[in-house]
Amino acid sequence: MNRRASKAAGGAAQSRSDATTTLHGVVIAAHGRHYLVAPDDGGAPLQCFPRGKKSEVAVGDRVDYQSTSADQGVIVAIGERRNLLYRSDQFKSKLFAANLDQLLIVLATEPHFSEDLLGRALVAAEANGLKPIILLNKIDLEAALPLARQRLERYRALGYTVLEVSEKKHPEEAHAILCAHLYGHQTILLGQSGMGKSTLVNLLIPDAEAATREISTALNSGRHTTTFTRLYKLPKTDDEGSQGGALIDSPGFQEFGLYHLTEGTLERAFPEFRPLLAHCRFYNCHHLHEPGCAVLEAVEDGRIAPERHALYAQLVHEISQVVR
Ligand SMILES: Nc1nc2c(ncn2[C@@H]2O[C@H](COP(=O)(O)OP(=O)(O)OP(=O)(O)O)[C@@H](O)[C@H]2O)c(=O)[nH]1
Ligand SMILES: [Mg+2]
Ligand SMILES: [Zn+2]
Repeated sequence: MNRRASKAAGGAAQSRSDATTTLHGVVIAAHGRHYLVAPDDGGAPLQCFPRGKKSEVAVGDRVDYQSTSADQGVIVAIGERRNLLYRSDQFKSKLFAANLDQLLIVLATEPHFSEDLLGRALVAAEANGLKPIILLNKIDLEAALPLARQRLERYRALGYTVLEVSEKKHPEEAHAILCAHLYGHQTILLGQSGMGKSTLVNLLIPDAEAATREISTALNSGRHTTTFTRLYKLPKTDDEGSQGGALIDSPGFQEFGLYHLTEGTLERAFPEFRPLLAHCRFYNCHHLHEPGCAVLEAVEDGRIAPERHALYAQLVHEISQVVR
C-alpha cells in the first residue's frame, strides 16, 4: 500500500502497520540494540530495531521508522541532533542521550561520591554546551552532610548551581526545588549507583514507576537498580509557564571516559581556565609544563585548585592515547 492509499484507507492505526509508510517518533528507551519509540501520534510505544548492523541510536533521538508488526518497527533514519552526550575509552563509546538541554549530576551524602566522576561530568556538560546542575541528595543523613558540603564548595565557587534536597525525608521541598530547575528542559540524570536518580524520577513523575533500589532488593536482582536509559515526559503542571520537558534516567556508572574530546575543547571546559587562555606565552600552550603558562601560574598561586588541574592533565593524557 502506498502512502496515498493508506491515507485513503484512513486512520493512523492502518498506516502504522504499513511497512512502507514512514512514521516519526522519539526514542524513549535503549537497551542493547532494542529501542522503544514513542510515536508522534501519541500511540503506545513500540519496540524498534535499527536497520543495519551498527546501532547508533540514542535516547532522545527523533527517528523515522516503519512498522513491521502491530508493536514492532524498524528505525530507518535518525533526525539531526542538537547534541549527543556519550562517554568513550580507547576502544569504544557508549551513548547516554541526544538532544539535551541540561545535565543533572546526582550526588548524595552517602554513599561517598567520586569527585573524579563529578569533574568529568562537568567537563562533558561544558563540552556539549549543556547546563550542568549539581544535586546533593540525602541531606537527611546529617553525619555525612558537612563533608559533602565542604567537597562541593569548590564547585559553587566556580559558579555551578548546587542544589540540596532530601528526596525521601522532605519530598515536598525537594519537589519544589527540582521542578523549578527541571521544568521546560530536557535533562539527563547522571550519577553513581545509589545516589537517588530513579527516586527523583518517581518523585516528579509518579507514574514513572522507575525501579528504585527497594524494588531491586525485593527482586534480589543485584546492586544496580536501573539497567537501561529511559526518557520520561514531565507532566504539565497547572501553574502557568511550566512547559513540561523530560527527564532521562540512566544506570549508575563507575567510569566516565572522555577520549573523544580534543585538547581545545578540554581547556575551554574548565571555566576557571578560560579567562587565562589568552595570557599564556605560547599560543599553542598545553598548560602542562610550558614556561609562561598563565594556567600553571594560577595553580601556583592558588587561584586554580591543583585537583582541577590534575583532572585536566589526566584528561589530556587520556586523549593522547587515542590513535586518531
Ligand atoms: N536517606 C535517604 N535515602 C534516599 C534518599 N533518596 C533516595 N534514597 C535511597 O537511596 C537508594 C538508591 O536510590 P535510587 O533512586 O535507586 O538510586 P539510583 O541513583 O537510581 O541508582 P542506580 O539505578 O543503581 O544508578 C534507595 O534505597 C532510596 O530509597 C534520601 O533523600 N534520603
Ligand atoms: Mg536508578
Ligand atoms: Zn598555558
